Amino acid sequence: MSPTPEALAAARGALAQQTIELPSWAFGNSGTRFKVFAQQGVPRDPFEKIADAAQVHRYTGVAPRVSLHIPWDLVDDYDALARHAKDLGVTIGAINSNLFQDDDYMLGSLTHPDARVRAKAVQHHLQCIDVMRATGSQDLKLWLPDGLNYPGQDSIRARQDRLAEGLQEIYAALDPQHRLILEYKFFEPAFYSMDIPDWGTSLLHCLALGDRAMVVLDTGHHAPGTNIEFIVAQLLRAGRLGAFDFNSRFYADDDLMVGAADPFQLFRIMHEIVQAGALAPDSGVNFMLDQCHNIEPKIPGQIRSVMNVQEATAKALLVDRSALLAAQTAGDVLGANGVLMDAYNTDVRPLLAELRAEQGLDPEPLAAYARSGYAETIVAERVGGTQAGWGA
Ligand code: AOS
Ligand code: ZN
Ligand code: ZN
Repeated sequence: MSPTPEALAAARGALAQQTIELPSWAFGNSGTRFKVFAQQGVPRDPFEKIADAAQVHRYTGVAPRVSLHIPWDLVDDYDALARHAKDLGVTIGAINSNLFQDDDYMLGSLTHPDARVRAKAVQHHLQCIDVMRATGSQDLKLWLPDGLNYPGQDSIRARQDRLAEGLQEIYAALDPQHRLILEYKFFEPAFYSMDIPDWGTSLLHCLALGDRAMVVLDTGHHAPGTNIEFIVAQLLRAGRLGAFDFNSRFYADDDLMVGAADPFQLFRIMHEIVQAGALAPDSGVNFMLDQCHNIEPKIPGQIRSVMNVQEATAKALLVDRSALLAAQTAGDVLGANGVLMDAYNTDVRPLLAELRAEQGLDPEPLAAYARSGYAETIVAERVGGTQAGWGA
Protein backbone atom coordinates (compact mmCIF):
# COMPACT_ATOMS: atom_id res chain seq x y z
CA MET A 1 0.00 0.00 0.00
CA SER A 2 1.46 3.37 -0.89
CA PRO A 3 1.18 6.34 1.48
CA THR A 4 -1.53 8.96 0.90
CA PRO A 5 -0.57 12.50 -0.20
CA GLU A 6 -1.55 13.71 3.29
CA ALA A 7 0.76 11.18 4.93
CA LEU A 8 3.60 12.23 2.63
CA ALA A 9 3.03 15.92 3.38
CA ALA A 10 2.98 15.25 7.14
CA ALA A 11 6.21 13.24 6.86
CA ARG A 12 7.87 16.06 4.89
CA GLY A 13 6.84 18.53 7.59
CA ALA A 14 8.39 16.41 10.34
CA LEU A 15 11.53 15.73 8.30
CA ALA A 16 12.01 19.45 7.80
CA GLN A 17 12.35 19.80 11.59
CA GLN A 18 14.88 17.01 12.08
CA THR A 19 18.50 17.82 12.91
CA ILE A 20 21.55 15.55 13.09
CA GLU A 21 24.77 16.50 14.88
CA LEU A 22 28.15 15.71 13.31
CA PRO A 23 31.32 14.67 15.18
CA SER A 24 34.44 16.78 14.53
CA TRP A 25 36.53 13.59 14.67
CA ALA A 26 34.78 12.13 11.63
CA PHE A 27 36.73 14.56 9.45
CA GLY A 28 40.25 13.75 10.66
CA ASN A 29 42.33 10.75 9.68
CA SER A 30 41.36 7.58 11.50
CA GLY A 31 41.89 3.87 11.36
CA THR A 32 42.14 0.80 13.48
CA ARG A 33 44.88 -0.18 15.91
CA PHE A 34 46.55 -1.79 12.90
CA LYS A 35 46.83 1.20 10.59
CA VAL A 36 45.65 4.74 10.04
CA PHE A 37 45.30 5.46 6.33
CA ALA A 38 46.00 9.14 5.76
CA GLN A 39 43.70 10.83 3.29
CA GLN A 40 44.53 13.91 1.29
CA GLY A 41 42.91 17.20 2.18
CA VAL A 42 41.91 16.33 5.74
CA PRO A 43 41.61 19.22 8.23
CA ARG A 44 44.75 20.50 9.93
CA ASP A 45 42.92 22.06 12.87
CA PRO A 46 39.46 22.34 14.48
CA PHE A 47 38.60 25.34 12.29
CA GLU A 48 38.99 23.20 9.19
CA LYS A 49 37.03 20.34 10.74
CA ILE A 50 34.14 22.75 11.25
CA ALA A 51 34.48 23.99 7.68
CA ASP A 52 34.12 20.40 6.46
CA ALA A 53 31.16 19.74 8.72
CA ALA A 54 29.53 22.88 7.33
CA GLN A 55 29.74 21.31 3.87
CA VAL A 56 27.64 18.40 5.08
CA HIS A 57 25.05 20.86 6.36
CA ARG A 58 25.21 22.85 3.16
CA TYR A 59 24.18 19.87 1.03
CA THR A 60 21.80 18.11 3.43
CA GLY A 61 20.28 21.07 5.28
CA VAL A 62 19.80 19.01 8.45
CA ALA A 63 23.25 18.94 10.11
CA PRO A 64 23.60 22.34 11.79
CA ARG A 65 25.74 21.32 14.81
CA VAL A 66 29.24 19.90 15.33
CA SER A 67 30.35 18.02 18.46
CA LEU A 68 33.84 18.79 19.71
CA HIS A 69 36.24 16.50 21.54
CA ILE A 70 38.56 18.00 24.14
CA PRO A 71 41.57 18.05 23.92
CA TRP A 72 41.50 16.83 20.29
CA ASP A 73 39.83 20.12 19.40
CA LEU A 74 41.93 22.32 21.63
CA VAL A 75 42.19 25.94 20.45
CA ASP A 76 43.34 29.15 22.13
CA ASP A 77 40.17 31.03 21.44
CA TYR A 78 36.82 29.21 21.63
CA ASP A 79 34.88 32.41 21.01
CA ALA A 80 36.67 32.61 17.68
CA LEU A 81 35.87 28.96 16.94
CA ALA A 82 32.19 29.53 17.72
CA ARG A 83 32.15 32.66 15.53
CA HIS A 84 33.84 30.72 12.72
CA ALA A 85 31.14 28.05 13.01
CA LYS A 86 28.40 30.66 12.96
CA ASP A 87 29.88 32.32 9.87
CA LEU A 88 29.68 28.94 8.15
CA GLY A 89 26.07 28.39 9.21
CA VAL A 90 26.63 25.84 12.00
CA THR A 91 26.93 25.87 15.79
CA ILE A 92 28.93 23.93 18.36
CA GLY A 93 27.09 20.91 19.75
CA ALA A 94 28.09 18.52 22.52
CA ILE A 95 31.48 18.82 24.17
CA ASN A 96 33.05 15.36 24.57
CA SER A 97 35.56 14.93 27.35
CA ASN A 98 38.53 12.61 26.96
CA LEU A 99 39.33 10.20 29.77
CA PHE A 100 41.17 7.63 27.71
CA GLN A 101 44.44 9.03 26.43
CA ASP A 102 46.39 9.95 29.53
CA ASP A 103 48.85 7.57 31.19
CA ASP A 104 47.30 8.47 34.53
CA TYR A 105 44.07 6.77 33.45
CA MET A 106 45.47 3.27 32.97
CA LEU A 107 43.45 1.98 35.93
CA GLY A 108 40.51 4.30 35.43
CA SER A 109 39.57 7.98 35.56
CA LEU A 110 36.56 8.89 37.72
CA THR A 111 36.71 5.39 39.22
CA HIS A 112 40.48 5.26 39.75
CA PRO A 113 41.60 3.97 43.17
CA ASP A 114 43.84 7.05 43.62
CA ALA A 115 42.00 10.24 44.62
CA ARG A 116 44.59 12.37 42.80
CA VAL A 117 43.70 10.80 39.45
CA ARG A 118 39.98 11.12 40.15
CA ALA A 119 40.45 14.81 40.93
CA LYS A 120 42.35 15.26 37.68
CA ALA A 121 39.46 13.67 35.75
CA VAL A 122 36.96 15.98 37.44
CA GLN A 123 39.20 18.96 36.70
CA HIS A 124 39.25 18.04 33.00
CA HIS A 125 35.47 18.35 32.94
CA LEU A 126 35.64 21.81 34.49
CA GLN A 127 37.82 22.75 31.52
CA CYS A 128 35.19 21.24 29.19
CA ILE A 129 32.47 23.27 30.92
CA ASP A 130 34.48 26.43 30.24
CA VAL A 131 34.54 25.42 26.57
CA MET A 132 30.76 25.00 26.73
CA ARG A 133 30.42 28.52 28.12
CA ALA A 134 32.60 29.98 25.37
CA THR A 135 30.91 28.10 22.54
CA GLY A 136 27.29 28.07 23.68
CA SER A 137 27.26 24.28 23.85
CA GLN A 138 24.46 22.73 25.90
CA ASP A 139 25.64 19.15 26.38
CA LEU A 140 28.64 17.78 28.26
CA LYS A 141 29.14 14.25 27.01
CA LEU A 142 31.00 11.67 29.06
CA TRP A 143 32.16 8.31 27.92
CA LEU A 144 34.27 6.40 30.42
CA PRO A 145 36.81 3.82 29.30
CA ASP A 146 36.99 2.76 32.95
CA GLY A 147 36.72 -0.85 33.93
CA LEU A 148 38.56 -3.99 34.97
CA ASN A 149 40.42 -6.60 32.99
CA TYR A 150 40.63 -9.17 35.76
CA PRO A 151 38.38 -10.36 38.57
CA GLY A 152 39.66 -8.99 41.86
CA GLN A 153 41.65 -6.21 40.18
CA ASP A 154 39.60 -3.61 42.09
CA SER A 155 36.31 -3.46 43.94
CA ILE A 156 33.39 -3.28 41.50
CA ARG A 157 31.26 -1.68 44.20
CA ALA A 158 33.81 0.90 45.36
CA ARG A 159 34.31 1.99 41.78
CA GLN A 160 30.58 2.72 41.46
CA ASP A 161 30.75 4.85 44.61
CA ARG A 162 33.75 6.79 43.30
CA LEU A 163 32.02 7.25 39.97
CA ALA A 164 28.88 8.62 41.63
CA GLU A 165 30.98 11.07 43.63
CA GLY A 166 32.92 12.32 40.59
CA LEU A 167 29.78 12.70 38.52
CA GLN A 168 28.17 14.73 41.33
CA GLU A 169 31.09 17.15 41.33
CA ILE A 170 30.91 17.58 37.57
CA TYR A 171 27.13 17.93 37.53
CA ALA A 172 27.30 20.57 40.26
CA ALA A 173 29.66 22.64 38.12
CA LEU A 174 27.26 22.86 35.15
CA ASP A 175 25.28 26.00 34.38
CA PRO A 176 21.47 25.72 34.63
CA GLN A 177 21.00 25.38 30.87
CA HIS A 178 23.63 22.62 30.56
CA ARG A 179 22.99 18.89 30.50
CA LEU A 180 25.31 16.03 31.41
CA ILE A 181 24.88 13.17 28.96
CA LEU A 182 26.35 9.84 29.97
CA GLU A 183 27.30 7.10 27.52
CA TYR A 184 27.61 3.36 28.24
CA LYS A 185 29.51 0.59 26.51
CA PHE A 186 29.45 -3.11 27.23
CA PHE A 187 33.14 -3.84 26.66
CA GLU A 188 36.36 -2.27 25.43
CA PRO A 189 38.84 -1.07 26.48
CA ALA A 190 38.13 -3.11 29.60
CA PHE A 191 37.19 -6.71 28.95
CA TYR A 192 36.11 -8.19 32.26
CA SER A 193 33.88 -5.45 33.59
CA MET A 194 33.22 -1.91 32.37
CA ASP A 195 32.18 0.62 35.01
CA ILE A 196 29.26 1.85 32.87
CA PRO A 197 28.51 -1.22 30.77
CA ASP A 198 24.83 -0.70 30.07
CA TRP A 199 21.90 1.70 29.91
CA GLY A 200 20.68 0.63 33.35
CA THR A 201 23.91 1.67 35.04
CA SER A 202 24.00 4.94 33.14
CA LEU A 203 20.35 5.58 34.01
CA LEU A 204 20.89 4.89 37.73
CA HIS A 205 23.71 7.43 37.84
CA CYS A 206 21.63 9.95 35.89
CA LEU A 207 18.66 9.52 38.23
CA ALA A 208 20.93 10.13 41.22
CA LEU A 209 22.36 13.27 39.61
CA GLY A 210 19.18 15.13 38.66
CA ASP A 211 16.86 16.15 35.84
CA ARG A 212 19.60 17.40 33.53
CA ALA A 213 21.50 14.11 33.44
CA MET A 214 20.55 11.93 30.51
CA VAL A 215 21.67 8.67 28.93
CA VAL A 216 23.54 8.50 25.59
CA LEU A 217 22.79 5.45 23.49
CA ASP A 218 25.62 4.59 21.09
CA THR A 219 24.18 2.06 18.65
CA GLY A 220 27.53 0.23 18.51
CA HIS A 221 27.79 -0.39 22.24
CA HIS A 222 25.69 -3.50 22.80
CA ALA A 223 26.12 -7.24 22.67
CA PRO A 224 25.08 -8.84 19.37
CA GLY A 225 21.36 -9.44 19.21
CA THR A 226 20.46 -6.75 21.75
CA ASN A 227 17.05 -5.24 21.07
CA ILE A 228 18.09 -1.59 20.91
CA GLU A 229 14.64 -0.24 20.16
CA PHE A 230 13.48 -1.70 23.47
CA ILE A 231 16.14 0.36 25.24
CA VAL A 232 15.04 3.43 23.27
CA ALA A 233 11.42 2.91 24.29
CA GLN A 234 12.39 2.36 27.92
CA LEU A 235 14.61 5.46 28.15
CA LEU A 236 12.01 7.61 26.42
CA ARG A 237 9.44 6.36 28.89
CA ALA A 238 11.70 7.46 31.74
CA GLY A 239 12.35 10.80 30.01
CA ARG A 240 16.07 10.09 30.06
CA LEU A 241 17.13 9.50 26.47
CA GLY A 242 19.47 12.44 26.03
CA ALA A 243 21.19 11.54 22.80
CA PHE A 244 22.19 8.95 20.27
CA ASP A 245 25.67 8.24 19.04
CA PHE A 246 24.62 6.78 15.71
CA ASN A 247 26.88 4.41 13.85
CA SER A 248 26.71 0.90 12.53
CA ARG A 249 28.21 -2.30 13.85
CA PHE A 250 28.76 -5.70 12.31
CA TYR A 251 30.88 -7.04 15.17
CA ALA A 252 31.95 -4.67 17.94
CA ASP A 253 32.25 -0.89 18.20
CA ASP A 254 32.82 -0.63 14.45
CA ASP A 255 31.91 3.08 14.10
CA LEU A 256 30.88 2.53 10.48
CA MET A 257 28.27 4.57 8.66
CA VAL A 258 24.92 4.45 10.42
CA GLY A 259 22.43 2.21 8.68
CA ALA A 260 25.16 0.34 6.81
CA ALA A 261 24.88 -2.99 8.62
CA ASP A 262 21.22 -2.97 9.50
CA PRO A 263 18.97 -0.26 8.05
CA PHE A 264 15.97 -2.18 9.41
CA GLN A 265 17.25 -1.79 12.97
CA LEU A 266 17.68 1.94 12.39
CA PHE A 267 14.08 2.08 11.14
CA ARG A 268 12.87 0.23 14.25
CA ILE A 269 14.73 2.69 16.46
CA MET A 270 13.27 5.67 14.60
CA HIS A 271 9.81 4.10 14.84
CA GLU A 272 10.07 4.25 18.65
CA ILE A 273 11.24 7.85 18.41
CA VAL A 274 8.39 8.88 16.12
CA GLN A 275 5.81 7.05 18.21
CA ALA A 276 6.99 8.88 21.32
CA GLY A 277 6.95 12.26 19.54
CA ALA A 278 10.67 12.59 20.23
CA LEU A 279 11.85 13.68 16.79
CA ALA A 280 11.51 17.44 17.15
CA PRO A 281 14.63 19.40 18.16
CA ASP A 282 12.98 20.49 21.43
CA SER A 283 12.21 16.88 22.43
CA GLY A 284 15.50 16.61 24.32
CA VAL A 285 16.98 13.86 22.16
CA ASN A 286 20.17 14.94 20.40
CA PHE A 287 20.67 12.81 17.27
CA MET A 288 24.44 12.67 16.92
CA LEU A 289 26.75 10.65 14.73
CA ASP A 290 29.81 8.96 16.27
CA GLN A 291 31.68 7.57 13.32
CA CYS A 292 35.08 7.31 11.69
CA HIS A 293 35.60 7.06 7.96
CA ASN A 294 38.74 4.97 7.67
CA ILE A 295 38.67 3.97 4.02
CA GLU A 296 35.93 6.09 2.45
CA PRO A 297 36.13 9.85 1.84
CA LYS A 298 35.01 11.63 4.97
CA ILE A 299 32.67 14.43 3.88
CA PRO A 300 30.70 12.15 1.51
CA GLY A 301 30.73 9.51 4.28
CA GLN A 302 29.03 11.96 6.60
CA ILE A 303 26.57 13.06 3.91
CA ARG A 304 25.66 9.42 3.23
CA SER A 305 25.20 8.83 6.98
CA VAL A 306 22.91 11.82 7.38
CA MET A 307 20.87 10.60 4.41
CA ASN A 308 20.64 7.12 5.95
CA VAL A 309 19.20 8.59 9.14
CA GLN A 310 16.78 10.68 7.10
CA GLU A 311 15.63 7.64 5.12
CA ALA A 312 15.01 5.58 8.25
CA THR A 313 13.16 8.52 9.79
CA ALA A 314 11.03 9.03 6.70
CA LYS A 315 10.00 5.38 6.72
CA ALA A 316 9.17 5.57 10.42
CA LEU A 317 7.05 8.66 9.76
CA LEU A 318 5.14 6.76 7.08
CA VAL A 319 3.95 4.03 9.45
CA ASP A 320 0.16 4.16 9.32
CA ARG A 321 -0.38 4.68 13.02
CA SER A 322 -4.13 4.20 13.10
CA ALA A 323 -3.91 1.01 11.04
CA LEU A 324 -1.14 -0.21 13.33
CA LEU A 325 -3.15 0.54 16.47
CA ALA A 326 -6.24 -1.11 15.02
CA ALA A 327 -4.30 -4.26 14.14
CA GLN A 328 -2.55 -4.33 17.53
CA THR A 329 -5.81 -3.84 19.39
CA ALA A 330 -7.48 -6.58 17.39
CA GLY A 331 -4.60 -8.93 18.11
CA ASP A 332 -3.93 -9.12 14.38
CA VAL A 333 -0.30 -10.19 14.56
CA LEU A 334 0.33 -10.45 10.84
CA GLY A 335 -1.66 -7.30 10.09
CA ALA A 336 0.33 -5.23 12.60
CA ASN A 337 3.63 -6.55 11.34
CA GLY A 338 2.44 -5.89 7.79
CA VAL A 339 1.73 -2.21 8.56
CA LEU A 340 5.27 -1.78 9.84
CA MET A 341 6.81 -3.62 6.89
CA ASP A 342 4.77 -1.59 4.39
CA ALA A 343 6.36 1.56 5.74
CA TYR A 344 9.82 0.02 5.83
CA ASN A 345 9.52 -1.15 2.25
CA THR A 346 8.48 2.26 0.92
CA ASP A 347 11.05 3.95 -1.31
CA VAL A 348 11.37 7.29 0.48
CA ARG A 349 14.09 8.70 -1.73
CA PRO A 350 11.64 10.67 -3.91
CA LEU A 351 10.05 12.12 -0.75
CA LEU A 352 13.44 13.29 0.53
CA ALA A 353 14.37 14.67 -2.86
CA GLU A 354 11.14 16.72 -2.81
CA LEU A 355 11.90 17.95 0.69
CA ARG A 356 15.34 19.13 -0.40
CA ALA A 357 13.93 20.85 -3.46
CA GLU A 358 11.38 22.61 -1.21
CA GLN A 359 14.27 23.80 0.96
CA GLY A 360 16.20 25.12 -2.03
CA LEU A 361 18.73 22.29 -1.88
CA ASP A 362 19.92 19.99 -4.60
CA PRO A 363 17.82 16.79 -4.40
CA GLU A 364 21.03 14.73 -4.67
CA PRO A 365 23.42 15.90 -1.90
CA LEU A 366 26.30 13.57 -2.80
CA ALA A 367 26.28 14.56 -6.47
CA ALA A 368 25.97 18.24 -5.59
CA TYR A 369 28.94 18.00 -3.21
CA ALA A 370 31.00 16.15 -5.83
CA ARG A 371 30.24 18.84 -8.41
CA SER A 372 31.12 21.67 -6.02
CA GLY A 373 34.89 21.16 -6.35
CA TYR A 374 35.36 21.44 -2.54
CA ALA A 375 37.15 18.08 -2.36
CA GLU A 376 39.69 19.14 -4.98
CA THR A 377 40.21 22.50 -3.26
CA ILE A 378 41.01 21.02 0.15
CA VAL A 379 43.37 18.47 -1.40
CA ALA A 380 45.24 21.30 -3.10
CA GLU A 381 45.23 23.64 -0.12
CA ARG A 382 45.69 21.44 2.91
CA VAL A 383 48.94 19.64 3.41
CA GLY A 384 49.64 17.58 6.54
CA GLY A 385 46.13 16.95 7.85
CA THR A 386 45.74 15.58 11.34
CA GLN A 387 44.62 12.31 12.77
CA ALA A 388 41.15 12.42 14.28
CA GLY A 389 42.25 11.71 17.80
CA TRP A 390 45.86 12.53 18.30
CA GLY A 391 46.71 15.40 16.01
CA ALA A 392 45.00 18.58 17.07
C1 AOS B 1 33.71 5.25 22.60
O1 AOS B 1 33.67 4.07 22.27
C2 AOS B 1 32.58 6.11 22.52
O2 AOS B 1 31.76 5.75 21.45
C3 AOS B 1 32.71 7.63 22.65
O3 AOS B 1 31.57 8.27 22.19
C4 AOS B 1 33.96 8.28 22.11
O4 AOS B 1 34.20 9.40 22.85
C5 AOS B 1 33.87 8.66 20.66
O5 AOS B 1 33.82 7.51 19.89
C6 AOS B 1 35.04 9.48 20.21
O6 AOS B 1 36.21 8.74 20.37
ZN1 ZN C 1 30.02 6.94 21.18
ZN1 ZN D 1 32.10 3.83 20.71
